[in-house]
Order: sequence, then structure tokens, then C-alpha cells
Amino acid sequence: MDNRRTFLAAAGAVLAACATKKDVEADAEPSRIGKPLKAYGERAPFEKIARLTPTTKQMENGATRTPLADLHGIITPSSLHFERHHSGVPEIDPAKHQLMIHGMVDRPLVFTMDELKRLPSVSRIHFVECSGNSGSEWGAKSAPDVQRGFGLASCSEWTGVPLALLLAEAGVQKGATWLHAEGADACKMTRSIPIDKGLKDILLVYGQNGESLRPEQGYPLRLLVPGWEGNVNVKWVHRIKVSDQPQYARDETAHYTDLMADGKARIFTFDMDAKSVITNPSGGQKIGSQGLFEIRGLAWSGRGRIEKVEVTLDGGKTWKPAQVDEVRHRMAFTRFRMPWKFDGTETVIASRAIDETGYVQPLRDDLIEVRGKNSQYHNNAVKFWKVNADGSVKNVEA
Ligand SMILES: Nc1nc2c(c(=O)[nH]1)N[C@H]1C(S)=C(S)[C@@H](COP(=O)(O)O)O[C@H]1N2
Ligand SMILES: [Mo]
Repeated sequence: MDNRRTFLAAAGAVLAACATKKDVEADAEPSRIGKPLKAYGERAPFEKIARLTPTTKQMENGATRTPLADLHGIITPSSLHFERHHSGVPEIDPAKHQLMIHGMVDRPLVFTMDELKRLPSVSRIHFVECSGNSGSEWGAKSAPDVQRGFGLASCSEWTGVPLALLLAEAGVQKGATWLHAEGADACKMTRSIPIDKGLKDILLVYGQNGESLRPEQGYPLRLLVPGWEGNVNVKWVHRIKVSDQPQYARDETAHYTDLMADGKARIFTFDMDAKSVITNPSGGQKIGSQGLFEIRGLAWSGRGRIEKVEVTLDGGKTWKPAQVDEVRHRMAFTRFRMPWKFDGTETVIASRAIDETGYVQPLRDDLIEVRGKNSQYHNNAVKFWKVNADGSVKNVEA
């Protein structure tokens, strides 16, 4: 049976007004010649979707968030990718940029951008999520909308060279276990990464959604570490040192560790666990009228493919499987949808993701029981939204 018609019948709602004679006449008006061609495209002038203006006063250390609730599909337009940088966005001339691989290798190597681009390449769709995403959700007063609560995550098609290829060229020596990746920005962002991950699926990327990387994403070269916390995806990367120990750099000791209830800290917590959020309807939105409404959202897991997404329409008492879009890429945004009829009844909704390892996205209370409330990072709890009788949507926690 035709899914769409079944959906519309189930919603039992009149979707649009009947066409009148005036509509038919208006449609018959002669078209005018449009605007001329241009060299680089722009969106329609009616489209206003944007990231919230950064509130931070220091331009060298800040973040913007992706307005996920206003986007379609799984790819984040490069212009709306979230940004997180610790010492501003450097302007780097690709003709002068080099990548050095050194340390415990037989042949230390230096690559220019031209040399890197000639090597065998791959294109893959992956999310990048800052481990500070949803940090506000630990507290009683959580973020009011999807952009502020979940917007430190974006998903792009990345193109570049597998790091394993370059490591093989350099010849990794016996006993090497760690990689120290360093950025060329003023803070020299450095992160230690187990070499096994580098040999498995890390990419050195120069392409983002068909174009070169945006400066904010690390132009001309960044490390793309599939499924791992945003911070290890070192931007403007210019140096990778092979070592037999971690560096214990600033951003893996003072930051990006999880302080537990007993005062001890978890360190090197790399994987981003399965997570999802309903983007429509969500906090700050308003459903204009009763009737058919497609619930939509995004799910992702740093441990592989999204297997299933379940949605509750009764505050978590019962969960039903949502439709999950194919193709489901590993460690990438996955779109889910569920037909629903809004009849003016107050409804508490949420989604929970289940990934290919069988891991189920936890409820906030369950997460707090294991992790306490001191942590700022790695919050992947289920998010509840309340749809009020008048169609306005709010945080349940607020
Ligand atoms: N060189 C460098 N790399 C960096 C950062 C930085 O400040 N400098 N920020 C990190 C952090 S904390 C995150 S979450 C991601 C953000 O990537 P994006 O700005 O492309 O979204 O980049 C990481 N890589
Ligand atoms: Mo981050």
C-alpha cells in the first residue's frame, strides 16, 4: 500500500484548502524572466536559518552551534557546521601548509597539500560531536531548544587520505602505541590517540561536502576521527608524532575528562555513545494547528550504525519503533520519522537510539547514577519535550 496515503488517512486531517478559481487564474499568469547566472550559488533570500550569534566576548575561544531542528536530512550545510576553537580561526595558505609524520618511525616524512591530494582517497559521511554537547542537560535547568542543547554536533561528507596509508609509508616502529596530533593554530591543540584507531579508520581530510574544508573546520587539513569526541579531531593539523606513551597534553588532562562523584576523573574517554533527539517538534517550536504532524529527529552513535530508534508519546511508559531512513552510515547522523496526529492533548515525547552493538541510549537518571553530576562531558541522555495543549513545545526539565 502507498505509505503516504496510509499516513494521511491515519492522520484523518484536511491538509490543504481546495483550489479555487482565483488560484487557477493566478497560476495561469505569465512567468517573468528570472535573474542571471552567477559563479557561486546562494540560498533563496527568504531563507533565514542561522546559528545563534556567539555570546562569548573573547573571539579567540568560542563556539557556535548547528540549528539541527531547522535542517533536513543528515548532511549539515558547511555554512552551518558548529564551530569550536580555542585560539581563533587561523588563515592558512595551503601552498605553505605541510604535514610532518615523525617520532617512532623508520622514515620521518613531510607532505605538502599537493602531495596529499595525489594519494588514494576516500569519502565518508561522519558526524563530529563535541563531548561538551548537551553538557547543560546534567542540571535541573536544561537548554531550551535543540540548537543550544544538542547543536555541538554536525554531520558532513569528508574526503581525504586514510592515516594508515601514511603511517605505512613512514614505517611505524615496534612498541609504538600512541599518536600525538598537533594543530597549527595558536593554542597548538594537541591530543594523544591510540595508534590502533589511527590504523583503523582515521582520515586526514581536505574535503567537506564536496568543497574544500571551511576555515572553521580546519582548512586546509584536519584529522577526522570517526565516532570519537570532537576535541581529538585536530584541525589545521600539521604534525603527528608516533610514540610509546600518551603526551598528557592540556586538553586531555585539565579538560575533556569526566569528573566522577567520588572525585576521580575518567581520562581518554573517546567514544561518543549512542544518542538521539527529536528535532520536530522540539523546545521553542509551536505546532500551528491540530492534525497531521510528522515527528522527526536525528540519531547517531560513535560505535557504529544506528540499529533502531524508538519514540515515546506517553512520557516514557511505552516505546514504539520509528521509521529509520536508509542508508544508515556508520558513525553518522541517521534520520528517523514517525507519523503522529496532534489533537490538542498535552503530550510528553522523547526518542531513544539503539546502536549496532545493542547499546541503548540511557535515561538521564540512569546516566547520573553511573556518572554523577560533576561531569561536563559525554552526556547522551534521552531528551523529553512537552507539547502543550496550545501546540507550544517546552523542556520537561525546565
Ligand atoms: N587545532 C584545533 N583543533 C581543534 C580545536 C581547536 O581549538 N584547535 N577544537 C576541537 C574541539 S573542542 C572540537 S569540538 C572540534 C570542533 O570542530 P568544528 O569546529 O569543525 O566543529 O574541533 C577540535 N579540534
Ligand atoms: Mo569540543
